[in-house]
Amino acid sequence: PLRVLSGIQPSGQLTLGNYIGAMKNFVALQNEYDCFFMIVDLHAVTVPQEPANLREQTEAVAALFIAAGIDPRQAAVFVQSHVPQHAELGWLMTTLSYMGELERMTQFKDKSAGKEAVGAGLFVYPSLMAADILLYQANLVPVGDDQKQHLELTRDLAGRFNYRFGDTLTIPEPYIPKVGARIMSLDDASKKMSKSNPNPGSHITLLDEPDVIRKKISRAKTDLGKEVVFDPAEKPEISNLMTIYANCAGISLEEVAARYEGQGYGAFKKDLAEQVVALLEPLQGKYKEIRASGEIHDILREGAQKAQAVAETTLRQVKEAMGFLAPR
Ligand code: AQP
Repeated sequence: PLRVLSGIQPSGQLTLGNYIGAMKNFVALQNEYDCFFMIVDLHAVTVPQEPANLREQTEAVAALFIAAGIDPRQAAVFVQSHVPQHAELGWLMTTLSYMGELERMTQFKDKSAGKEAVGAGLFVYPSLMAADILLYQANLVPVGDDQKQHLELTRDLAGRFNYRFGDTLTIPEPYIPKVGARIMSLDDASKKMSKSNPNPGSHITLLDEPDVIRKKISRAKTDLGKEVVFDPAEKPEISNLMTIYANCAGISLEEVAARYEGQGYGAFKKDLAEQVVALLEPLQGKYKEIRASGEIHDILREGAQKAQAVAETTLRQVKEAMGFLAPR
């Protein structure tokens, strides 16, 4: 089967955006492909992290993967830093990357804009991401819009490597899910919903209590007027809430619009909150069980072993092709 790789940063509590845009697809892919899903802690530290938070969030993200329905017997679930080959191939990919191409990355431009001190890690992030993917000779990488440019760079680096040192690395393709959705902030639909947004009202986390969810949705920004119609240009805020509704309820945007024809924002928002609660409550129940059982550590150990077996082979081939003297 084709191999799929993807990751999520433990840079905060996962949001409904991460679930709809990434995790839900992971669950769908695991039956069909040979999947590797990781918690990318080495990426998270490209911006400052509080050590205790990083540790807790890493474990929380891992437990959420399982609670969301990823079966560790089917997919390898692991922590990036448990597989040291990532850092090593990351360095080798950095040496193949050009300053100019890294400077062009829009995520770097966004995350460094207006900052006085910009960490070098933020700059070479795409080279490490390339290593993450190439280590597993992944064929498909499920990515959101925001990550397409990084995947393009990964393809360039793999091609460059193969040209210079001989065919070694698989050139990955982006996997665009059929119902891909970009979920925007609840306080500003021009920005994507982000776990690191300091305003808690901007995002719903997967672990928010039902009452917190209800409050956040009732306070979510809406547009002028009162009709529930999907029109991202004229009604970006309501369109975003409709997208969330459609994804949680598993229905189309047309059905959402039909359901609320003639009703105002108030009734719509009230039901939306219940849809989100209904989606997250069972997930939260499973999450608590998994955390309490401590089984996550076994899952991560086994996942890392499975990942390392593949990563080691690729790294050996890469180093041999580049001319590193093998220890004897
Ligand atoms: N708002 C979103 N809508 C849909 N998909 C989203 N993803 C993130 N935000 C949305 C998808 O989630 C996956 C994990 O992303 P990540 O943790 O590697 O980092 P990110 O994309 O930068 O996500 P955040 O939440 O915005 O994190 P921070 O705030 O730390 O930067 C990816 O597949 C992404 O497409």
